[in-house]
Amino acid sequence: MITPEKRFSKLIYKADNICIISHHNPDGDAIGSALGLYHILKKKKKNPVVIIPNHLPDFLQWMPSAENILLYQNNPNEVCKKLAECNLIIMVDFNSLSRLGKMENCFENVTAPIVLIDHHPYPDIKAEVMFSDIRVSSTAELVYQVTQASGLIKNIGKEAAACLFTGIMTDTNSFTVNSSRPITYKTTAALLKYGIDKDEIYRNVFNTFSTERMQLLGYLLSEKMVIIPEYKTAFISMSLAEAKKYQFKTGDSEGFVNYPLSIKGIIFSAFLMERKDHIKLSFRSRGNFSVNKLIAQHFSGGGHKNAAGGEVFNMTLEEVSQKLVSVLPIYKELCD
Ligand SMILES: [Mn+2]
Repeated sequence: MITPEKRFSKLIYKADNICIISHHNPDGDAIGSALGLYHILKKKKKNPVVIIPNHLPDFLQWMPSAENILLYQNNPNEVCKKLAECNLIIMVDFNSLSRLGKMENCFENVTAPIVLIDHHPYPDIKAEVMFSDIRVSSTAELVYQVTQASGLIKNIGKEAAACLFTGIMTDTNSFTVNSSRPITYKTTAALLKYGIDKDEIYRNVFNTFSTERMQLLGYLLSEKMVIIPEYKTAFISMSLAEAKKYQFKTGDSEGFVNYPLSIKGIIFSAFLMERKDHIKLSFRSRGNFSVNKLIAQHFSGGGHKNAAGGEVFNMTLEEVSQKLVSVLPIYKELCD
């Protein structure tokens, strides 16, 4: 029997033009995994290109070769052409084509084989080869392990290591969540051997906020955080007007949802953000409280057990807040 790793290395061997794609509103793991693979394939003398649907957040722009990433929102025709003409497509850090937004339309003309590397539950992408494991901390960790098992490890260099480290660091919130398996540290240790400066990477990602973002966070925590001790819940909502007052930029709300979880006794935290035509939701939890289920059952969205997100259309910020509060009693037993 040929293993998926063998089939993966065969597909790489045969392909020259390789598209690496990741999801809408990419995070550190999406970009870290994609650029990590990009550097590995470059070293293997392939012709890879990283494609994402939209905006690369500021805190990831320092990453090596970030300037070469192709954005669908800026070049929809060029992206569709590249996807139709390439010999191999590698998808990282998402489980459904719907996470690509409008870029999904390009797939009508795709004939190249697809490889999926991801750690979200229930992947629904038709892939020739699939590496899907919800136990790994991050897709970046899985990319390293797949690279190792596929005989590509000698193509990892310092740049790939920095990208993959960033994916692991951001998806584990600096090794505080999803990071209890020894293999995560073995992988991280292996990446550190390439001479990357992990402290500099941390500063590049986490210490780059504007004064206004800090003030917005202070305002939201002091004026907008609602605590519901009965359900061990805390949530914050932010209107468009509030965002505007603090000169909000994409990426500024990164991490906001995590703050309430550092309050003693809180196991469920939500951040609700008003956007032009929808409300964006981010949910986080501790332990058995499955935010993935809550968001899928009552709002539109999905993700992991302890971290999920979604978007709600046709409801106001106030209505979404009220609905959230109204469904909490259903989850009462999880709070005991
Ligand atoms: Mn991820």
